[in-house]
Amino acid sequence: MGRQEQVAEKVKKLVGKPEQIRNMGIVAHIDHGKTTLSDSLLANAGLISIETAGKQLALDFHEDEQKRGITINAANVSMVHEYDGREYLINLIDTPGHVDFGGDVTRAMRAVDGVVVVVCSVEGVMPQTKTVLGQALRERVRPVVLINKVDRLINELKLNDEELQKRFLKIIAEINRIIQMKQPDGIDWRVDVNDGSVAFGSGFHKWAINVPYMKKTGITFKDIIDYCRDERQKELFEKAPAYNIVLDMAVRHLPDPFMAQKIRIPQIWKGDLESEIGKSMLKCDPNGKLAIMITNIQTFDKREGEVATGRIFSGTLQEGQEVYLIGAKTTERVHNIGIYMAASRERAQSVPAGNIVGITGLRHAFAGETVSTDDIQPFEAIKHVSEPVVTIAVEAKNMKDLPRVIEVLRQTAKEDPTLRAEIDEETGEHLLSGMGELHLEVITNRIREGGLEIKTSPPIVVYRETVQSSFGPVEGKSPNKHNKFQIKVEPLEPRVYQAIVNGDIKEGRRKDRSKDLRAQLVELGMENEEAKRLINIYHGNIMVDRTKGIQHLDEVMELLFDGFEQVMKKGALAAEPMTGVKVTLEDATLHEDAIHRGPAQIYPAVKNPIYACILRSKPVIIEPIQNIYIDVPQDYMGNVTRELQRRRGMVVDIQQKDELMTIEGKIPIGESFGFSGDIRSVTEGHALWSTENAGFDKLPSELQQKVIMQIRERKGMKKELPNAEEYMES
Ligand SMILES: Nc1nc2c(ncn2[C@@H]2O[C@H](COP(=O)(O)OP(=O)(O)OP(=O)(O)O)[C@@H](O)[C@H]2O)c(=O)[nH]1
Ligand SMILES: [Mg+2]
Repeated sequence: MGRQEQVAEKVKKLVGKPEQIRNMGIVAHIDHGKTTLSDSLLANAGLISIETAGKQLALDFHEDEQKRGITINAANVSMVHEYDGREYLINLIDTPGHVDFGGDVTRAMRAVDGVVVVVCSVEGVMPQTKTVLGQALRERVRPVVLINKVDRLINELKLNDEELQKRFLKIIAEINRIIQMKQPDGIDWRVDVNDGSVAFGSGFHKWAINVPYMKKTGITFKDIIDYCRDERQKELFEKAPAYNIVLDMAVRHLPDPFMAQKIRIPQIWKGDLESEIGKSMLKCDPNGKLAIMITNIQTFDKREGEVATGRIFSGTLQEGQEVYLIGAKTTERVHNIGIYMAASRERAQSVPAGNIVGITGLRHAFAGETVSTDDIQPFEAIKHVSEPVVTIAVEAKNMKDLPRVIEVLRQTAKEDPTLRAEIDEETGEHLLSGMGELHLEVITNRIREGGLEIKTSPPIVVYRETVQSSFGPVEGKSPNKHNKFQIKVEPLEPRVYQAIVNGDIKEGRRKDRSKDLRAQLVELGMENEEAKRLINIYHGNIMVDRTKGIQHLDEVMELLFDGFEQVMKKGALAAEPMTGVKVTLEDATLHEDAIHRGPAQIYPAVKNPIYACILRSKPVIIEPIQNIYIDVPQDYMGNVTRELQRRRGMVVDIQQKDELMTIEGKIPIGESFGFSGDIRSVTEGHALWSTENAGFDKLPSELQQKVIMQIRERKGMKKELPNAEEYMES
């Protein structure tokens, strides 16, 4: 029996014992050492050898991950760890740190119940640390902390024991501030050095330690410094191996699925908790009705097809079982159930609630799908933190490959929901939009490596349109003149907009007009009457219905929504998506006879006045912005700031951090293409940098016209901007 099979056999003995299971993710800012640390944990389970651990980066098993030295896809592995004489099943997910692949983190957080937040002690708490910790807490996933790369603090920065401790405390305080702000009500998940929910160590040198362990063994900070300085870290590893400290911490401080689901289910599933399925999920009941959430879709091997990662919240999944996919509304048969072993899986006949598994056979499954045996209430949608902001056109090199290109793009977007594949209706081009330049580069390279020859255009940024003032009401009439709408447009309150973007307020057409959302909107500063009448939230825009008692209005409501959404998808200036807009229906008159108020009548009567109002409300193009953080030796400072300025960037702050300068800046994403190569060359490879998407800013006035015209030309639109009157005449 191979190593993997042995581990899988042990795992299978534990899948039915929820109190001995920990579903955990490893999350961090880019490069803080997640995958390096994961190696140690794999070595502990016997999956790789301890000699190569730390350098092998076994969970970066894709060729491009090894080549680029970054994690691109979340990787799952199941293993067994012994703690206090008892065996525990650890279902682990190593996640990527680069923002372009942040979607993988978001989805992994639905599958796990706890996370180890890795923080590089040299860089400290970084923007992506805060983002991923916030995501975990939103899913009610409990954190513990590993302060990593401590060897560098000692050997490179030469800190003494007091300085070390000070640095640790600062990191812990910052983490606890975020936890306190975002943890579930009535629960205290702050970490504490004294109870061992914080550890410090070196993933690379494979040691780690925490305060209780120091007390038990008598190892002091001074000793740790000596071990590092004298290059005796191997001894330290033998005394305090990272795998033991980190996995013990997970077992002791992270909840088992039984405890976790009690807290998590009310957050991620909005059905009746008193119903049979509700109770069964709260209890993590293996004998209950099946409830699985699909959190990821990946293809490891073409012959095998897609593998869906699923978290089983209730019931027991059986090989060969017929299941119902709620979103896809179809019944499919589970082919294989696999215990994850990174790139491969070991087959299991059946796996009960509380586990994370790989499932084959579900061809219609997508990330976010709910799987059961009946039509149960689905899980809450997984809300990704950012929208795609960069687009490329993809073409087949050979015309005959066109159908394959379409198929590959469809499949890629299915596996990665942060990608969007579309056909431009005007030009017929195949467009692929993603989170950033790197994201699209990685995806298109993978398509090429799959043997398909494609041509791609340089990346272009996806702008948004918004309004800066209000206008209206303007009357819109249907072509038959029998239906009329009075519509007004204005900027959406920034706090409401932000809440939508953050996912605190859910998007969608609202039939129920629920009370809790109303209270939330009022708290954000919206007037009560308006909050009550909010009927649609779409891509950061809202629609409000202020009419009262209009006959037949309910019957055309869906058409009104369609019309509103169509305009929000294509703004008036350059047909880019609109955002931050409030559209209010003030009054309406409708024909009595349904035959005279079909889509052909209603759409223009809704869309024209919205367009007219937008054009009179100081419409502008806004562009996506990134925050950028660059660590660089002082000598290269000037080069870096010049590079930023050349790209319309801005320096926000400069700080000295140890021997490095940390530059914090802002840069429009449209100007960031090729930055990675240029910054490397102007600093001779000495810059460490990371970015964070930071919403949208107004494109400078002097560029508005130029950009609008460029986009219109690209999209084959006529050169002249429309004027409001064209939309007002009837
Ligand atoms: N000195 C030192 N270097 C480390 C340590 N842990 C990781 N590194 C190095 O840091 C770099 C990044 O390590 P990874 O494990 O790939 O980091 P990651 O967090 O998985 O990176 P992404 O997944 O791309 O976000 C590698 O060069 C590692 O060798 C450590 O404890 N000490
Ligand atoms: Mg990694």
